[in-house]
Parts: sequence; C-alpha cells; structure tokens
Amino acid sequence: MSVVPSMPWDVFCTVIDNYGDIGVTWRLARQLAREHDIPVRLWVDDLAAFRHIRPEIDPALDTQHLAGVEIRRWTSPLAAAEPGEVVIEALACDLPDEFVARMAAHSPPPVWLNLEYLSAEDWVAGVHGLPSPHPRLPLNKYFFMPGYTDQTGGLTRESGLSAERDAFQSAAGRPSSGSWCTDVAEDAIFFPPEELPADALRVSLFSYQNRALPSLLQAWASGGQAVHVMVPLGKAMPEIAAWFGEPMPSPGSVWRRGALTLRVLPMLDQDAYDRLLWSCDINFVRGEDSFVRAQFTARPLVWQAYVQNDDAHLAKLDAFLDRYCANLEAPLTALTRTFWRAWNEQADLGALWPRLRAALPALTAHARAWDTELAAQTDLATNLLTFCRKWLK
Ligand code: TRH
Repeated sequence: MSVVPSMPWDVFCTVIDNYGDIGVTWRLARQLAREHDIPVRLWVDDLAAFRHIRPEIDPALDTQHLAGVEIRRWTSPLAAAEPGEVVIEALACDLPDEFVARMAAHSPPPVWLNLEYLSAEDWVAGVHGLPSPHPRLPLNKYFFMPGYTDQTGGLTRESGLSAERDAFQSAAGRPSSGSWCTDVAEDAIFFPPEELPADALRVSLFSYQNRALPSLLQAWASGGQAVHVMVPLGKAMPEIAAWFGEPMPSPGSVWRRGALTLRVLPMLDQDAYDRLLWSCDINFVRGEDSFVRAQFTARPLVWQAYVQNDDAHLAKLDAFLDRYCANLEAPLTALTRTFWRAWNEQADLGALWPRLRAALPALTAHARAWDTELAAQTDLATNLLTFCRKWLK
C-alpha cells in the first residue's frame, strides 16, 4: 500500500518528558515500515529515552536500524539529508529551519504533517486535515489528528493485534497454566506462578505521582481477595515505597501487606509491556500510548491523564468517558466516571474500589465491546497513507 516505496518518509520526534512521545512515534514508524513497506527515517532527539522502551537502541550511534526503520540522532544543526516525500512532525515538535528550507526547495514539496496528540474531544474532527500555510515559504502543513471517529485520523493499531492478543489471552488463561508471567519477559523476575492464588486479581499500575495511591493500596490490602499488582519503576514509586515504609526498591522487589502483593518491575520493552497489559484483569495507565494500548486489551482500565494547564486534561478525560460509556448502562457509567475522576483529582478511593472490583465482570464485557468497535475503525497508518496519496498524485 505504499505511495512510492523507494522514497523515504521523515518522522521527527522530540522527547518532551517521560516515554509517550517516543512511544507513540515509534509505534507508528514501525508500522509504516512493517505493514506498508515505507522506508522510514525516524529522527529522535533523545535516544536514551528511546532505549527505555527499546533496549536495542544504542544512544551513542548517529544512525542505526531497528525493525526496518532507520533511526537518526536529531542533532542541531541537523545532519544533511534530503527530505523524503512525506515529513511528519510527531506530537507538534518543531522542525529545524534548515530542513524546512530544504523542503521548500523541492518541487513538488513533501507532504508535511503535524501529527497531534490524541483527544476524544469533538473539535478534533473539525481540525483534522486542515492546512496551515507557512508564513514565508510555499509550503502547507496539514493537521493530522488521531481520534475515535471516521472524521479523524484514527488510532495506531497493528493489523494482527486482535488475533495476537486473543491467542495470548486464551493461552495464558488463568495462572494455573503457569505461562502468563514468564511470557511477559524472559528473565522471569515476575510472579512465580505457584505464588499466585487462582482467584487473585491481576493488576498493572503505571501512573504519575498521585495522592490517591495510599487509599488504593490500602483498599487492595484490606480487601477479601488477593490482589497482585505489577508496578514498573518510575514516578509512582516514591509514594508506594513510603506507604510500605520501605526505601526505594530495585526491580524484582516484592512487598506484601494483607491481601496485597506488589511486585516492582524494570521498565519493559514496549512489546513486553503490551503483553503485561494483556495479562492483567485491570490496568492503570497514563499519558497517551499506554492509555491506548490498555483500550486494546479488551479488559477494564483506569486512566490518569497527563496534567495540562487550566485543567484541560479533565476536559479530555470527560470527552473520552462520553464516548467510552456511550453504550454502558447508567450505574456502571456513573461508577466509571466517579472512579476515574477521583483518580485524576487524587481523591480517596477507599470506598470506591470495592464497588469497582464488584463491577469488573460487567466492565470486562464492556471493555471487549469497546475494543471490537475500535478494531473496526481504519487505523492511523492506513489513514495517513490515504491522506498523503491525495497530495502526492
Ligand atoms: O510516559 P508517559 O507519561 O508519556 C507522555 C509524556 O509525558 C508526554 O510528554 C505526554 O505528552 C504524553 O504522555 C501524553 O505515558 P505514555 O504515553 O503511556 O507512554 C509510555 C510509553 O512507555 C508507552 O509507549 C508504553 C511504554 N512502556 C514500556 O515500553 N515499558 C514499560 O514498562 C512501561 C511502563 C511503559
């Protein structure tokens, strides 16, 4: 499905903080190369951050190849390279002036896209595809908006994802199969299967700092059912360690209190993290990419949005919930909204957790229906190709 297979596409990524910028961009770059045979050149300004989600990355190299993608260090000034036929500024990063000047010197110029952050808000559809003329040069930059409707660019979703996930989930099944934790990563520092009671609730927790954490941990510890939680080292760890009265842990540490067993994970590579999400009964996720991937698990999730000025993230949260809960019955909608709001407003979750726990079977059925809806949409990479083809004729 490539436009002109021999012509590269340039994808630029600035890591602002954390892992979402490179996480989103890498998934797209890899899919364009793998599923559409596009020679992608991915320019990244922080290879050390990239290495956290893909350990094969060598931060010392100016050029390297992974999964069919050419990865270039984004230096200033940028290494000399002729622009490809499509240039993507991922997540609203700014292209170097000298590269833009080179783009303008081409006839016809490359298709220039600003791939924006994901939002479920209604205004997104109105902006998707709009041109933004360069103030001086004969170039247009087009907004490409990810989203949840056909009027947007869609979501990045690999073509075989549902089948791969379903096979994994049915093979892993309940822990009695003994395979789920060792499949997550080869170094088997996760739960030994023999330590996981058959009725244990499996949870992954990837969040920012959150004052609601102690109340959630307390609710897990004091509940009647075993809760096994996997937490990658990161932002939430100081609050978790403080609640357990422990110093900062290293990967592999296990803490127990009451019904709660919490295992500290290293940062996994992105594909292993996907499998961790598939393995759990409920996933706490954040930002953008883990949030989307959790929706693709067909299991319930709780999202902590990345905090923005003027509480813009709460508008994003509500907009998503409007869509997510559209076909959910009223009491479950109210519970989902209340729980997600409380998590994002960092309020006490002690009384809410038992209610959410009781609703998990119904929420699991809903999560599967939501994933089925998403799987029926055209994915972002395919939409991107269709869009570019229009301008490359
Ligand atoms: O890390 P995030 O918070 O990223 C961001 C950035 O803060 C960014 O500036 C902001 O704009 C954006 O969120 C909305 O959360 P996110 O988006 O979920 O990205 C995390 C990435 O890390 C994702 O690709 C999954 C990956 N990951 C792993 O590969 N291994 C792991 O063990 C974990 C926990 C995550």
